[in-house]
Amino acid sequence: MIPKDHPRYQSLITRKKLAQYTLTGVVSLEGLTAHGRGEAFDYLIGERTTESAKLAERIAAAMLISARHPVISVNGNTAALAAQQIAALQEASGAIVEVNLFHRTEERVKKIEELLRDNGCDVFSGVAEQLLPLSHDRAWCRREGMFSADVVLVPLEDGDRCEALVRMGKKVIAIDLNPLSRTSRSATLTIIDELTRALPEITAACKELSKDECRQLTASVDNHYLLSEAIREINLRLCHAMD
Ligand code: PTJ
Repeated sequence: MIPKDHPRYQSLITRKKLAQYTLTGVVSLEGLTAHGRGEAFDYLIGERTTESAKLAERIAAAMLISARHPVISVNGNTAALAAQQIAALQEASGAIVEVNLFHRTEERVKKIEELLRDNGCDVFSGVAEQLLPLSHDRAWCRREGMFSADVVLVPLEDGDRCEALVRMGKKVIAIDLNPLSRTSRSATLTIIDELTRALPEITAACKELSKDECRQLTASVDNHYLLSEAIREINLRLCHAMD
């Protein structure tokens, strides 16, 4: 039992949730270590949505609602942490929701799809093929889903697939707390924010952006600037920690 007045209540609840989803096979054991790395970077960021992340979230919304064929790629951690938020973003953006896993088994794919459906997602499933130019199981996707997408949102991604999707000519939006990761650096746009803070912001922006704002935001994507700002914000915080 985690007492509500514990100063790290939210963080402990999230860990517990992920541990439980590991027992049911939704989250991989490796997903727990990925979460730990995320927590460490979130600490450095100050566990808040920074100004540069807010801007990135608005640009992400503009990219999704302006896309011809947007896809939200979901892995085990994302489904466990944010299934309902994914459903809300799907409704606001009109994007396809497709499961794509690094530690892939048919059983895990089905479990994650079921969890997403139980939380209101319209999941794009069906026959997957090895369509992405990768030597691991993230290559498996659906021809009419991710393979045909022009914009793909990839929360908690590994760098390989992000690079492969960009090489295929797709615009890739990453959500990753680590501004130094290969994913962050190779994506078209990276949101340096925690997944469950980022998704509602993107959803809200999808609902409020005008066509003109979308045009301006999609014309102004500068990932290098956004990453530099995230690193600057971490530096500032580290300097103030010594005051
Ligand atoms: O479910 P599977 O089999 O597809 O596996 C998923 C994991 C997450 C295990 C896999 O994609 C993986 O190994 O990812 P990486 O390479 O560890 O990268 C995950 C990145 O996400 C790291 O840079 C973390 O800092 C970041 N991260 C972790 N938790 C969060 C996060 N970013 C935003 N929000 C989080 N909650």
